[in-house]
Amino acid sequence: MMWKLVSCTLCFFVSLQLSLWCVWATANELDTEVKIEVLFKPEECTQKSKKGDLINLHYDGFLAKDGSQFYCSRSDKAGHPQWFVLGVGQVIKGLDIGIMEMCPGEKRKITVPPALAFGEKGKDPVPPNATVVFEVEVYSVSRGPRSMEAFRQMDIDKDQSLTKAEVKEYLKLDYEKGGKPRDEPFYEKIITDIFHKSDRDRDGLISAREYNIYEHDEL
Ligand SMILES: [Ca+2]
Ligand SMILES: [Ca+2]
Repeated sequence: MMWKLVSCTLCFFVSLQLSLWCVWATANELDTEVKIEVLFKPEECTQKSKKGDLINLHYDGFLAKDGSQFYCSRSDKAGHPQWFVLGVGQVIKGLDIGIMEMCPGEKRKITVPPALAFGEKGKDPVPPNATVVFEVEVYSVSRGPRSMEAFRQMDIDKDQSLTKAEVKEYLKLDYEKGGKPRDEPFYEKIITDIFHKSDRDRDGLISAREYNIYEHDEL
């Protein structure tokens, strides 16, 4: 716990410099809406985030009542930015809502009421019925490996399942197309995350059924 506090303090000061929001919003605990404040918006926006996109971001979480920090992605997991698919329940509901329509480079402060965060029970170290505030910085927005069209493109040997190599090939092409080729560890990290979240039966392959799980909560 202690190391986390120390590293998060560093992160906290970085956040302070980036955006002067040391004065905490006193959020209405009964509010059921996600409050979004745009702290920084790049002039050029290549792609706005939407449901199903693969998002790469840093986010820090604070308790609204006293501003104490409970999560810091800059220090957790060796400081790697986090990856997740937007809008499909991989993060708390309030973040799925609050991160919609963000541009790469954009920063937001997102205030989430307990009902859309950790609820009546809370989740250690977040106490019960807590309104939480996230400071989010999005690094990249890419089309998630989500549509069945993308699945067919990725499934090079057409055996209705995806190997790590197949997913990697697809991501590589996608990044190269965007003029931003990355190094091997970068792809390894994303692939690990994707398989961790999608390969439910842990056989090292993403079947069409496992992949299509994203479609289930489509409105
Ligand atoms: Ca395949
Ligand atoms: Ca599988």
